[in-house]
Amino acid sequence: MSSNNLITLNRWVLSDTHKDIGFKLELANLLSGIALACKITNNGIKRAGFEQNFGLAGITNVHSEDVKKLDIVANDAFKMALKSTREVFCMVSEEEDSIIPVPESQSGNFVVTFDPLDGSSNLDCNVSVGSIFAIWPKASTDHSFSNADVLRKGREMIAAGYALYGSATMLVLTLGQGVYGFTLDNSIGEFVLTHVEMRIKSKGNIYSINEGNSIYWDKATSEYVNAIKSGSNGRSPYSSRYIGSMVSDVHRTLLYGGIFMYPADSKSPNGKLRYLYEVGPLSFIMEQAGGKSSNGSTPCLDIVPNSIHQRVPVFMGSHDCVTELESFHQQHKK
Ligand code: P6P
Repeated sequence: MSSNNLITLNRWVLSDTHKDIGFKLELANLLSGIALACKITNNGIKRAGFEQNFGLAGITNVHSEDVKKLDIVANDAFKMALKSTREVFCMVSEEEDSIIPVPESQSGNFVVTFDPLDGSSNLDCNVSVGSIFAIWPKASTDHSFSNADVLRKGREMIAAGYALYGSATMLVLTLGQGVYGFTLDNSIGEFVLTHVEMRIKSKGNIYSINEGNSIYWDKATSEYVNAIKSGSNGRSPYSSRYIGSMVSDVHRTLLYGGIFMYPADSKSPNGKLRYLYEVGPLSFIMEQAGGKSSNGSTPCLDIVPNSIHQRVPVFMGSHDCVTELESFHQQHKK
């Protein structure tokens, strides 16, 4: 990309790409905070080997998962960067038990839910990981936040995105008018526009699911996976790709097509992935790119979570693939 049309994240948000988006300045400021948190996280990952920052921090989180040292680096970076924008009313982090308040002197008009470092169990073996975020308008009319500010239907999101710390570091996001990708140019320290109006193919032949859980799957999931593996659904057998890092698996699905699945099963009755800062934001991205995201019967964006760490089943990707999956679930409902 020649320097004469180098479009940075900030310029893109403030440009006339987006029609009738209110609070553009505030959103640009908020997204610059998120971009800063992603740059700090990216730097922490790239330097972990030099700074002995791989491995465990010696504590467990609200999900009883071992916390990695870099989980703390990323979580602290997001909280600091978001508070300093003075645009945030309250936050929800995958790493924190409860809603994170912002001092009234720094309070703003947005709620941000985020997974600061998703897939961190893959860090020590240098597999790509990511950060995920969603931006919502605050609901409260005064400074006292409540669950009503955070337990929101996904369709109330005004923006969502993810950072992928991979062979290149990317920021992929939507403001509700299409999906755009930015690549970190380390020589200038900026996320630069490289992917305009990202769209997912309506069909794909890659399926992504942890087959180690197949003995726990319900009949609908089992029959669907068997159909796409055997070609009995009238199409060529699909290829299997599973990284075990949601941002990586979803990003590949977005670019190449196919379906990513984390179903409910007898071991995880609501699936594993959390709504507010994993399934919700990535569903918004997928729908904005022309894809589909469902819990097997209902669009994920129509779900209202009943707790800040609620887990939901998710099937997302190419529209026709998810529709076919839903037909298997429908057959088993009868
Ligand atoms: P499993 C990572 O821990 C994560 O939350 C997601 O990034 C990923 O999609 C999923 O869990 C992998 O879970 O059970 O297949 O190891």
